Amino acid sequence: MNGSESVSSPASPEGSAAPGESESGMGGEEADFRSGFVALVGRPNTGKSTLLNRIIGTKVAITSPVPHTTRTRIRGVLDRPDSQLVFVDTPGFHKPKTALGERLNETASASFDDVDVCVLMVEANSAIARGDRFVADQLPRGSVVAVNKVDRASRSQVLEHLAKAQESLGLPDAEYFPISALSGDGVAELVSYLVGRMPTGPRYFPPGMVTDVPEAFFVAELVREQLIRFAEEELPHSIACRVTEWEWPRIRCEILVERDSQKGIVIGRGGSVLKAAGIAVREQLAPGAYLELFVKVEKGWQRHPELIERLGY
Ligand SMILES: Nc1nc2c(ncn2[C@@H]2O[C@H](COP(=O)(O)OP(=O)(O)OP(=O)(O)O)[C@@H](O)[C@H]2O)c(=O)[nH]1
Ligand SMILES: [Mg+2]
Repeated sequence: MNGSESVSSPASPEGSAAPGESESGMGGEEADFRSGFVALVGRPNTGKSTLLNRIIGTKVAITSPVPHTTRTRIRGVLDRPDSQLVFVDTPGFHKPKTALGERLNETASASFDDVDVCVLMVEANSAIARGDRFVADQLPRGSVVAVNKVDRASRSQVLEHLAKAQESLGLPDAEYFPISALSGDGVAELVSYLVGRMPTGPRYFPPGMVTDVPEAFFVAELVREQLIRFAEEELPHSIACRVTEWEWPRIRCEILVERDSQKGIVIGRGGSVLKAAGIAVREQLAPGAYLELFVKVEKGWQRHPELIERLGY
């Protein structure tokens, strides 16, 4: 396993094992304790974040029907008595048109080498596309294919799709798993297989820690998730959110858009969109949270690498 870059930060606050220092880690693991890192990769919208949330059993990543929802690497920890798997959700691979798009692809490809296994996600309800093959071509040997959204296809369509995927993805040694991240069908089988693929090793994260995403960043993501639901066409890509103040229970979140004309859409008539988004986010926060939302125009932020960096993408 070579996820060393990523392991030291979550482990160190607990004062425990440095990367590679097994056994001494969090809670005296057995000699046959298995652990490792699994990247979820694929085209946008294939269901990577939905699968991450399903496996972890709680929401750690936002999801939406709009492509390019995930902008950062998001890790979710599955901790079990005999194993600990760290799942790494990544932005969907695509042909980039902006600095943000390039950044998303870089984040996704950086995950490939840093994990024990890559899971390529494709959709059962749409034909294998050039974008799927593009990702498949870059994957290390031993990658696995999850054919997601089987709830959207009949059994015979799924079988046909599996055969076609095997033929056209160019991953001759890969194992294939038909799954539904939405309903959970087939997910346990995939996870058991992945546990078997992990080497013996320590717990990288303390038990009970489900993600390394900072809480303020997650709240900003929840706001963005709600706004994506209201926004149409290009607008979802133009929205960025960041929490600028956190004095519990008061949380101030800024919403950036790229053009003046987008500001009104995000605010909504009489503030209706912001209000609805605020209510939906608060329902997901601890009781008592007081969320203040502000909309700002940051012209063309998607095209400025330094702004993208400052937003944490
Ligand atoms: N029917 C069905 N829909 C699914 C399934 N998995 C995901 N979806 C839907 O597919 C859409 C995209 O899901 P996401 O999890 O956001 O996809 P993603 O791959 O993370 O997308 P990006 O972050 O943009 O790369 C959402 O509307 C999900 O509800 C599934 O198993 N079945
Ligand atoms: Mg995603």
